[in-house]
Amino acid sequence: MSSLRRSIMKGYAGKSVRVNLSERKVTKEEISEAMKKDFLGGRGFAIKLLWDEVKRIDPLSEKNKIIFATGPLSGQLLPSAGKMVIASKSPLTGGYGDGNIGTMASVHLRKAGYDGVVVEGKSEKPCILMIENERVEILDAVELWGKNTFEAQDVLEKTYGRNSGILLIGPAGEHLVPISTVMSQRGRAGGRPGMGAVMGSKHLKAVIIKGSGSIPNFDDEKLKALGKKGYEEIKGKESYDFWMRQGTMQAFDWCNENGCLPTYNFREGVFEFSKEMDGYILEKFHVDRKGCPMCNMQCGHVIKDAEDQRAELDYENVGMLGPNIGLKDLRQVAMLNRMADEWGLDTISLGSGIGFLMEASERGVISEKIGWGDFASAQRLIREIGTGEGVGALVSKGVKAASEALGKGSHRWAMHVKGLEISAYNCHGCPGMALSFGTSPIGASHKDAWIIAWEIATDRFSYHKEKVEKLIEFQRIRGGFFESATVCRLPWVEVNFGLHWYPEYLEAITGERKTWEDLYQIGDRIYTLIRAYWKREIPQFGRAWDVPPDRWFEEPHSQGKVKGMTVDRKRYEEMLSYYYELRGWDENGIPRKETLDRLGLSEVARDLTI
Ligand code: PTT
Ligand code: SF4
Repeated sequence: MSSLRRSIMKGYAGKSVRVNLSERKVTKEEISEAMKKDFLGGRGFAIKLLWDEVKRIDPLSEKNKIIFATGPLSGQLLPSAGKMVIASKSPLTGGYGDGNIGTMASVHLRKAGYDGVVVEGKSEKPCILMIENERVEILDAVELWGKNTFEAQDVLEKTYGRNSGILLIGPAGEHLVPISTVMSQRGRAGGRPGMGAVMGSKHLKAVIIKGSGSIPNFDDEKLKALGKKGYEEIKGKESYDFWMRQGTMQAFDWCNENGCLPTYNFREGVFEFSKEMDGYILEKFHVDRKGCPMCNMQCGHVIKDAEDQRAELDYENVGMLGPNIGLKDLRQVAMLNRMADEWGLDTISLGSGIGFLMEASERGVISEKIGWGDFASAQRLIREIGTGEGVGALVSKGVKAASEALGKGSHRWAMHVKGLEISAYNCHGCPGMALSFGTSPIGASHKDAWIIAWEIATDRFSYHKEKVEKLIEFQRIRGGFFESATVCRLPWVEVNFGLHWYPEYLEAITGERKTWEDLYQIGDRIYTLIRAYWKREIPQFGRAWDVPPDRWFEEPHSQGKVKGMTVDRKRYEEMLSYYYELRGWDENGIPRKETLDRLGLSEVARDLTI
């Protein structure tokens, strides 16, 4: 009898909630064993669902769906495991979009008995989705519409309790601004490629989650012991103390020294005022430290901004809203950061958009006068971008759309790949990192392969095959495993926490042993399906979409370590071809039929007609 019984993988709630806001209908659905085995969770669940259900639609129409997905590690008492993926068809890029957010909503969702939430349709009026264990309700939120994320968070905490899991959007998402993001806990942001606008298009102001159950793990005692050892190992690491002092801001000086700091819209790689705003200055102004649940590496450094309000700073935010727009006062940068968080705007795309406008002004391509480092104009632009009005409207749809609207050669310095703005690493002298941005599955994000540190420490200026192989290894670990498990990668990246722990965690959670080779295979399946998704949604999609802007190939820096250098276009293309070969994609970057068959994705070939 027992051999006939279906084997159910532990560690998952095994169900998701589906909410149709048009029909005000809630259903609970089983997550199949095949889904868990083949896609693990998080990003894996999200792309499978989008592939199956979200086909060739307008991302801001009610036909789009937004997915909040956890993985087997999410919400567990394990290092930095309070993460969740938010995914959708992106209104910014038109392809697959996601982000990874640290939030109590991840912990509560798992405790409420779900691995994911799918929201579809559109509510007639502004609403919030309330999930409390078995109870799932769509509630009116008219009075919250228009409030910024701090104000709305205050109201929601008062109503539902400080410890609730709250995911919400600001006015930018309400105005369907494609560079808007989802916020949580006054400073966590997730979903760079316009996930905020997708929520806004559904009139969904917030998702509140409260769970009081437990996750059905295979061996709780073992997991607890492993978690304890993990936390201890992290605390004992040599780099732990410095990390706790500066967090991601420790990258600021390093980038400047190596000529990678995005400066004046990625024109330069060093900023003459860098010492006035680096990690040591952050330490001076530091008033608090925040972070995600389950984490003993809390990296949200709070300082008081230029108006004495609290603002949480990360390297990307400072790089893009500081040097990239020529602003040198850290407390003013913090103020722009705080505004971005209130409006629910992605700081990376925002800094890129403002830098683009400043350069357009300098070149006389637009008539408005917006000087580098002009703080007052930057503040005004944020308000305009957040509402899609004035000159800010030009970049509220991203710099790709702005350059298409402006013309006059502005595409050469519109700093994006696939329509997503480049995060804060200037790659004139880093061909491997340029390829990483080129091939990232959501557009130019560093999340999938931050190869730059390895590249600079090894053979920085080379274009050899080993670099491409390393890039794929990073993508498998970061974009494949960490995004689907779903857990923060920073313990591994920043304090060298052992990767060997993760298969052990998975075994204690699910009862099944997986090797890193098995996990790589899952990652490859996810990457190839995302690739197929881009192709299906954008028929003209192909190789040209994997190439960074001309600026990196043609306009060398005038100073710093990589003065005079650019990326060699021919050798970049050779690396890209080798990348496709390793991935089993053709010369145009489209998955080959035999690759789809090998990864168990044979049915995908039919939709791609290959
Ligand atoms: C991430 C991107 C980043 S990456 C930063 S700073 W970074 C920016 N932060 C923003 C912010 O703040 N406010 C705002 N309005 N917009 C912002 N946009 C930018 O968003 C984040 C951390 C960080 S801080 C990083 S590197 C790591 N990213 C992880 C990842 O992607 N996956 C993973 N498994 N673990 C990660 N750990 C780290 O998480 P997106 P968070 Mg983020 C104020 O969401 O869309 O992926 O974009 O989630 O909870 O804020 O943690 O120097
Ligand atoms: Fe969150 Fe930072 Fe901890 Fe990662 S290291 S879980 S981003 S607080």
